[in-house]
Amino acid sequence: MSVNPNLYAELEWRGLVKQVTDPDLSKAMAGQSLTLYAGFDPTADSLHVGHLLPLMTLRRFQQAGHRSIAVAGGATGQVGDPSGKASERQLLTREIIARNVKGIEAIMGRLLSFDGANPAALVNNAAFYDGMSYLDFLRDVGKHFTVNMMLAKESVRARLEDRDQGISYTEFSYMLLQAYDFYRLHEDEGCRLQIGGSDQWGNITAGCELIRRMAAAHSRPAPQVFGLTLPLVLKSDGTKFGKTEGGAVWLSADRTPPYAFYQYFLNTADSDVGTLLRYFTFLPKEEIESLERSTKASPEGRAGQKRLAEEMTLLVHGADALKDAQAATQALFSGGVASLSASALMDSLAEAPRTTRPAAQAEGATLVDLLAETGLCPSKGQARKDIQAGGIYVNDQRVQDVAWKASGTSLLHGKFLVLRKGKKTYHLVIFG
Ligand code: 485
Repeated sequence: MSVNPNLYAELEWRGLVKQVTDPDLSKAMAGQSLTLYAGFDPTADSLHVGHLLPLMTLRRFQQAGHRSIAVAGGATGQVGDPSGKASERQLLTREIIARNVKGIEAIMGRLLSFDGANPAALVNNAAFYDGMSYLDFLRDVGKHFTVNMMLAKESVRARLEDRDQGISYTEFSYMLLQAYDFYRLHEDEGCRLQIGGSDQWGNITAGCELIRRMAAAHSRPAPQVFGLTLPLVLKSDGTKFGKTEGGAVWLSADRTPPYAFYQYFLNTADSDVGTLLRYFTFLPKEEIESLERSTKASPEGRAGQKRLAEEMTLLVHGADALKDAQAATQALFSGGVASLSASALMDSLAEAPRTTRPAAQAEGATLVDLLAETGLCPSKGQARKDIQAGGIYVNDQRVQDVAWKASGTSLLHGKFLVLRKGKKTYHLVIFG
């Protein structure tokens, strides 16, 4: 398979290059297929959008003819990376780690292709420690690191300065494990580049260093290996990318339903949409620039946001989930919650507050009481005023009768009432 010589320039255009260990990387990538890797620790049973940039960058390399390896941290996950963490991590049990590895591998499988002409590879770094003793590790790996150099790493320094937190010997050793991974992948697979988020710089450079020192120890010429870090995704309003009030935006459908995932990207600010299209889509430059122009000229059309949400939902959840998410969006937008299936309704209101009531209370429940009890209106008096003013909707139908009561026929799927105040404030009442 021939290599796309323009990949490095494209990564730069997309804003994906934060730091490189060696400016020769662009040359090394242009002429030949390079083997590269990124590692992911199994801290949860799913990955989240924060992992998407490195994953998709692996995919970009794969598509350009390079060989991408995704490492699942079955070993490193047992220790815990202190990088970017203000306090010591809680150790996970081995059972949980094993379960989490399965979960993250499934997601990697969706984003990278493991078959075809240029398959990606999946490696669990637990395999690197089979048959290795603690003494072997100290003698063969630890000997190449000075504590002086380890103390100078940002991840360690930050924790040394904080006397209340400190850092355990376990987490202090983490960089050696990640460095050893790069060394092993270099030996076994000819891997010459490691990529990761910018918090990974210290671990990545430790790996490059170990590879050189191991070569020197065996009187071999120093191999040319590289590290590249990707930027932290920042939003222009200063809030954290990938976080909602309900927590992180995950890549597995059972943690973040495709509808909520789609909505998250659909709600991107105009000032961020260009950046996210460059980072997260495979759309060509011309198309992204044209979407950026549309956003400037007619922001109300939300062309960039729609395309972004569409591309990302398709990539992460597939075509059927995208279709459902679009249908649910359309229904909510045009006032048609009544047309949604029960599960699409629950998904589309996943972010809305909800109240559960015994089924027996449905018949005769008054709208005024419901509005006050769910907190949609601050009092019954205000609820009456809001109803009369025409600002209250039940199942997307405006209700202006202050005496409105629920009955069997007003419930969707026999149990839901969708209350709405104004354009966007929803509350889901579930009877039963
Ligand atoms: O050989 C390796 C073994 C493990 C790792 C990397 C190489 C994982 C790494 N130490 C880590 O903690 N990564 C984070 C994770 O797993 O959640 C995040 C980084 C982020 C980005 C993302 O992984 O914080 O910058 O690299 C892929």
